[in-house]
Amino acid sequence: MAKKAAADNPALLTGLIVAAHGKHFRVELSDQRIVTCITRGKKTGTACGDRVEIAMTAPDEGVIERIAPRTSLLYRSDLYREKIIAANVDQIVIVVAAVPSFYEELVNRCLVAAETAGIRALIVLNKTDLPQTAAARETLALYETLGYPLLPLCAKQDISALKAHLARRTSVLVGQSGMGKSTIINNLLPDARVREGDLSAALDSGKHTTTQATLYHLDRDSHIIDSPGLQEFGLHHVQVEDIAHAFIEFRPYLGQCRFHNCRHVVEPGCALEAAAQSNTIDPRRFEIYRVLAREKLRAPRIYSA
Ligand SMILES: Nc1nc2c(ncn2[C@@H]2O[C@H](COP(=O)(O)OP(=O)(O)OP(=O)(O)O)[C@@H](O)[C@H]2O)c(=O)[nH]1
Ligand SMILES: [Mg+2]
Ligand SMILES: [Zn+2]
Repeated sequence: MAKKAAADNPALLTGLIVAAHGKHFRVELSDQRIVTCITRGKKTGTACGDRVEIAMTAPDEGVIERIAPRTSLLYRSDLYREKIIAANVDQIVIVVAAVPSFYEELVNRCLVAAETAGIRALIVLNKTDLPQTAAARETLALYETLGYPLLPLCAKQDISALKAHLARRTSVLVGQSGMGKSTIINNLLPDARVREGDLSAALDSGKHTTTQATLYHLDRDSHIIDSPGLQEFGLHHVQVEDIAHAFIEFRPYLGQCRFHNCRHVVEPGCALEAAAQSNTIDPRRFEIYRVLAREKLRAPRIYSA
């Protein structure tokens, strides 16, 4: 009832969340006006990319009253909390680089999140100007053989190869700190640099690191969200069966194990283990699956969401 009344309330304005930092949001209205918003009470769970209805409380300020149904939701979680990365995106762009070195496990966690959210994943290997790139490329070849597109890029010099992948999509850039996500944004949108000034915090080192998710428009139909660097990507919200399913090359083997409820960790007669031993599935992926599954089995979800 209350929701219906809000939807019909002419005093409410519809908008798009273009920046999210904790409980503070920037909402872009249909006339391009930007309004600073908070959520009501302690309510969280609003993210960059969300379509919302807001009530104005001052000329440039408002309160978010309602979130429209989402087409997708990308999030991570630790034992206690879920952290939304972005809403309504249809592509996750996993940005890695040889320097600083990237964690292959984190790439896999991002892929699991993409698969479980039903979002396309693109892996960008940035900083191809660095000589260490060849080894990183070798590591990532595995993901290419699985069917994930891999785009080598030198964001500093030429961003054009990425543009085709971003057309008519809403993408979110994710990855560890220092991989070049914001550099990609700055070179896609030279004007964004101006906006970045007030969105990024200069650390003691003098480096700029992104502290909030921000959505930018590339054109009418293409949008991109920059997000803060990830140190970890918890998947506590994903059931262990769904983790196995998210490893796409495992799918033909699921249901083939001796035990119908096999978790593929310690059970005898595991079809996945046999496939990994014979290299039919890559043992590296199977090992990473086991890390994720063990973590999940050790620590069952203890929060309610
Ligand atoms: N050599 C080289 N350096 C690059 C390239 N792209 C980005 N960098 C550098 O990598 C560093 C980090 O870039 P950022 O764009 O701030 O990285 P980020 O992923 O946004 O980092 P966070 O905001 O902390 O998550 C900067 O010093 C960039 O100049 C590239 O193609 N080649
Ligand atoms: Mg950044
Ligand atoms: Zn099994």
